[in-house]
Amino acid sequence: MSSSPAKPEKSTTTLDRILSIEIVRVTERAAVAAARLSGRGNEKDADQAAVDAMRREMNKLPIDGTIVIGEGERDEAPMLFIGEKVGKKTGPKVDIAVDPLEGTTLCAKNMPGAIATMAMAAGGTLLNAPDVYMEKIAIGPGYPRGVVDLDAPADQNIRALAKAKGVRPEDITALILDRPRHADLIAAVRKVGAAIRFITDGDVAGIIHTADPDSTGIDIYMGVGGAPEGVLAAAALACIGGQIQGRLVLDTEEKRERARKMGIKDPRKKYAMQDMVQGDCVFSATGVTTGSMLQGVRFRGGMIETETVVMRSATGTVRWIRGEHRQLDKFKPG
Ligand code: VTB
Repeated sequence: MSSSPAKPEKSTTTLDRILSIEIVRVTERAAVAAARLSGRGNEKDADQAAVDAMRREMNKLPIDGTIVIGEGERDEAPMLFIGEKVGKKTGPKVDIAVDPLEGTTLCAKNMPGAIATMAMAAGGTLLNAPDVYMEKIAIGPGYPRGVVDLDAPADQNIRALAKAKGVRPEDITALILDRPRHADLIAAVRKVGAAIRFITDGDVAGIIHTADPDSTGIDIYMGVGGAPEGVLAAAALACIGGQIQGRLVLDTEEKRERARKMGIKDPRKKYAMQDMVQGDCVFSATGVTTGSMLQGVRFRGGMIETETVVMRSATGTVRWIRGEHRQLDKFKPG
């Protein structure tokens, strides 16, 4: 039998395979830095520690990276601001979305579910969004496209989802951020008979929960959260399947202007997943405090333990990586 020579892999594929391991280090470092300050009641310091660690580690990567979702806009966020260039600048152009500490309050209060997270994709393919609110709706894989819609009333979405799942609306559970702004949404979901699980923070993980309703018990995410978290969640769903739609809440001229500066022409645009993540991406999240998705950082004697989930949209591979770190000096702050 003659065997033809193996086709060389496209360099972008090879690269994102390598980067999908490299970014694990980045979220690990950020998670450990934040975890050292968990339970101290100081959100700012924990966030800053995560930002510093993430930036330091990211600058070791062989990429020519641009932060497109970051800690804020240039003037108010000195590090990992939107537009900041990161990496060794030797490799390919990539867009990067970061939330070095998603759930700063959860971390400060040592409550479940704080994570360090980021996503990476080819340059020019991730939505460049200001740090404003986003209306979002998300469901997991296996449903016909468009079964739920951001512009449909909540009860209609729940009914449509129940029908597609082959269950009653009463069997659907929605995940919603516990905020006064959601009073009407909550009333509508309750009226149709569906259950609600509330979260106080952390809707990136919340949205990822919709991808596996059998184990998480969550069928749908609804409501208004942060736009950065929306893009990060879209990157995760691009890897594992599902649907998400989002619309920026640009309710003042000042916000519309900020968005315009980032190239957003239509302030009312409804973004589908493919608009937020326009090509292949990699996504990584490391637990800071133990939550329903990830184990938090554990400091023990001579070791630091981490748990990370890393995903690649090109293949849909999801890896759960337990890290045991013994070179503790590498994790020292500063
Ligand atoms: C959500 C949540 C985040 O912000 O996006 C939320 O996922 C939205 O903002 O963890 P409000 O807190 O103002 O409602 C967080 O809670 C914090 O970034």
